[in-house]
Amino acid sequence: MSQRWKNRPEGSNWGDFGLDDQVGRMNLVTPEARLRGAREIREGLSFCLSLPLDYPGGNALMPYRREPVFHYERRGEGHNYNFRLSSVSSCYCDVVSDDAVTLYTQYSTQWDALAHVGQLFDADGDGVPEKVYYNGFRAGEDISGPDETAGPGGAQALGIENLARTGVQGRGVLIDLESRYGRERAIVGYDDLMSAFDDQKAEIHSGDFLCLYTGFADLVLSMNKQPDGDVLARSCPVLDGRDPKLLNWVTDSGLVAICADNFAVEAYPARMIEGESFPGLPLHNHCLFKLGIHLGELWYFRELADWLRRNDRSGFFLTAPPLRLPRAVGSPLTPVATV
Ligand code: UVW
Repeated sequence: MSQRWKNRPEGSNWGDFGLDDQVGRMNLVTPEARLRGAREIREGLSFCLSLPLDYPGGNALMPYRREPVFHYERRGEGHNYNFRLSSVSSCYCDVVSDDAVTLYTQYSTQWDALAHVGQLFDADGDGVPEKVYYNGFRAGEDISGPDETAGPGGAQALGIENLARTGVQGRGVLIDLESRYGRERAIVGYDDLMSAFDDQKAEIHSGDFLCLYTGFADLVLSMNKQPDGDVLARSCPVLDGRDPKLLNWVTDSGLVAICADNFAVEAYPARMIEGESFPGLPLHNHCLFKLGIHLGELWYFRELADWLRRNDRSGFFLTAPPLRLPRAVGSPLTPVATV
């Protein structure tokens, strides 16, 4: 164990869960927190919280992320697909298929790993800012891209496999912003979010997962894999990452993750402010970089939200492990809600 920093960012919790901690606020998912989540299971119904992973379609939402591409290995004269095992032994009557896929880890329903967003920050106190991530893990050493190392690279620290190892189960709380704002673009700050909590009589406890239903994924689905980037950019609510009251509440609430059905949870780009240097993704900065709070994006909540609304509930049991894929900065997933 070694301290990687002399200065920690203001308002951060670096070191509080241990100098080598790589899961941040997931440390607050205690056995009690999971049991509180499990007590939300009263009907035995479950809901899939993922888009089909080939949505949104195309790359209008983010030019650097592309839809899945399948590959098939060759086997014998053809491919290893509808392959007759009789060519192995003439008595075999089996037919088998295998496939492979190139999957961008953040194309569709996803988790952001803590290695996804860092900041230029003077962590070593030499007066010169360097690229660092949660808990002081360093770009170019702990998290290295192909331009920085000839080795295996990727997120040697803070990769998504750390989140996978925690199991990712607990109490989810769904806040229904869609019923308040419809398809209107709304920048939701602390006061708006608290008013949504009050209307729903919803409560969040330390160790809970905050989920935000905005209707964005429903709109994506309705576009049938031909997403209109301009329409999406001006539709549905997003959090106001520039609202200090909202950021303070995220710190104080004890929530362990924020999972939304929209593109980036927060307004992206966030509105400009005065200053020489500041985060363009302030909620990502506050959550991933300062506090070790994972963000989930492009989740799908429609049926769960309808059911919870009809039953006057907000809480549910959430099961949401990412792929245990070493060194990845994000992961597709298929979360499940049980009520
Ligand atoms: C961005 O880069 C905007 O990231 P995310 O997928 O976390 O929204």
